[in-house]
Amino acid sequence: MSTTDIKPNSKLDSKAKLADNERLKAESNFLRGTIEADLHDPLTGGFNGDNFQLIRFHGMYQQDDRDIRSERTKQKLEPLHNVMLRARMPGGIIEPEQWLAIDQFADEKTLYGSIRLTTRQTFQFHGVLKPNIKAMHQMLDSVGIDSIATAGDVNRNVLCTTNPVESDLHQDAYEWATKISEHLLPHTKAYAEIWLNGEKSESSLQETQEPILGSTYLPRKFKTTVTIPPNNEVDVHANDLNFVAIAENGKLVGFNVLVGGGLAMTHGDANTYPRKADDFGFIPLQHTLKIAEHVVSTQRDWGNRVNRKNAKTKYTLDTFGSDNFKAEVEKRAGVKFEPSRPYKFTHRGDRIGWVEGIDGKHHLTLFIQNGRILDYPDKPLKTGCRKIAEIHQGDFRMTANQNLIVAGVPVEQKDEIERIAREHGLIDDSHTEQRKNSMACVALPTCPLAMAEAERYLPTLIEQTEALLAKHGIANDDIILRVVGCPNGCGRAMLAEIGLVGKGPGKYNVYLGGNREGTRVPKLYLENVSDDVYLPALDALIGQWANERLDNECFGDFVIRKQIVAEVKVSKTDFHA
Ligand code: SRM
Ligand code: SF4
Repeated sequence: MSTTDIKPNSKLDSKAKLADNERLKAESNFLRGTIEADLHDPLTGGFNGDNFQLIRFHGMYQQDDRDIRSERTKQKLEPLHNVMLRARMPGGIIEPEQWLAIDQFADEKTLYGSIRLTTRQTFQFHGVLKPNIKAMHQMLDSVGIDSIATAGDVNRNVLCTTNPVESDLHQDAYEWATKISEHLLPHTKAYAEIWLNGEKSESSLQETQEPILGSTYLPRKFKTTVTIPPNNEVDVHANDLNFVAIAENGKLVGFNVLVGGGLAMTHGDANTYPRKADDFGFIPLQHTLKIAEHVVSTQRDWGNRVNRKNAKTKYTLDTFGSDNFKAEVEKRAGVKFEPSRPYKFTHRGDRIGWVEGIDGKHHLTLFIQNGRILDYPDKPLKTGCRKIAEIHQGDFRMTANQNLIVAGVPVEQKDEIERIAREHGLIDDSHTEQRKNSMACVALPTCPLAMAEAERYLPTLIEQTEALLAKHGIANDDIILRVVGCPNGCGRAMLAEIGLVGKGPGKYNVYLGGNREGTRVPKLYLENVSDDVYLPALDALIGQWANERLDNECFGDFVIRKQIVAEVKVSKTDFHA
């Protein structure tokens, strides 16, 4: 099949009904809907009809606290509707003044009082009630932050390796992440009009065009990264589009482009699967925005707008063929991909503690369990971060592992920052490598899709895993362990050496066989089991690994070599086999 034979959605049944989200985007007047009217509706704390979905394009999700939902139902009250906000923060860089503003808002105007660092290098507020929503956007705008396109069928927050050591390269990569983010943003003025009291006029409505995203935006969410090997902290294989930095003599010369990664699946639906991204080849720097634009435009036109479960780029590649998709991108962009340049990923973890950059500045990576910054009784993490922000002269960098880097500290200020961090529990020397390499998604009580606990369960699971490692005499070793509350996979369990995926309260599917570098999808080992089944199973496997592993063989490679699980090479055929 040549690319000219392919018509948009030609592989789909032409009579099939488009997903309802297509109707609501088309009728939304470029994402305006009736959101503004809803803000003044006193009858509900939530958003009505299509607005429930449309607010996502403005970076918000309607939620309620699931811990108190049934109690409120008994009292004949509607759920305590509120919104979660996710900021747009390409590369995860935030200035101290911005930090102080979000810290104050979290304290004064959110139900939970926390700042939640996410797996995509930004922060979320949980529990913002309707009367505070507009004020929240205006506060963010006053410090130069917005939440445009951090959710919905658009290109989301663009990730970038937080590499404070090789500062020059990082600066270039970060600038590209920002340029890509800006280039792919929606053009509609809806955000400014609704939240920032921007000017509204008939002509501004008529002038609205979405040259890249199109008037009905993308078929599904779209995720992009810029990464600097050998660090794969951003987990390229979770993303639709990746720019892997290629440097010569320390200078960025271009990118290898990887397309079509994604991790979500649906329990019991073999047409859904986590999938690695395909390598399209190398492009010199000057073609970066064109290629980004036309990977997006091809996905916009070829992606499945009938079945949202098969709408992401990963399925478009498998439906049309990766080579055809690539040829179409080349045709649209007028650029030929060159053969990929060599690079290697070696790790994904953050280097917790101090490192010195080539610019002589110092950088302190703080391990934040689950990314949840809150004042805990024994660890006032939030106060500690605020105190650091009050004196810090550099910036903060949020990592894709939910941690926080205090970056650019002059040597004279190192001791003071370390003292504050230690006093507030932000540095804890007792954390094991296992703890630092474990991650969970939010799940209960705020996530409406959670089937099982994740964030609240992770500390216990880490202790249990630490005990197993100690029992087998390898307490200083670690396994990349990730837990998610449902198969959407927000904590990227589908790139872990051990991934637990929520199936029901206390029940998980256990997947094994990802690797340290994040270049292999794991495979189902145990289905729908609780800890009385999976802990003894992990005990046996960790014991076997301790005794029979090769030099430096990680747990994920070991379970594949021993054929405890089969290797997933091609997700479409192997993942469910
Ligand atoms: Fe996610 C939906 C939280 C990263 C795949 N994700 C959700 C929602 C908004 C639930 C909802 O739709 O109502 C969760 C809100 C929970 C809460 O209370 O905060 C949620 N996702 C998160 C975060 C906060 C998890 C975390 O612990 O950090 C991450 C926010 C990232 C950000 O800042 O943008 C987050 N989500 C991810 C990732 C990991 C990544 O991108 O690196 C994935 C898997 C990668 C991928 O996209 O394939 C991911 N989230 C999903 C999906 C499944 C998408 C799909 O392809 O089907 C959903 C559900 C959906 O979109 O229908 C989802
Ligand atoms: Fe919610 Fe599922 Fe994502 Fe966890 S993986 S945050 S439970 S949608």
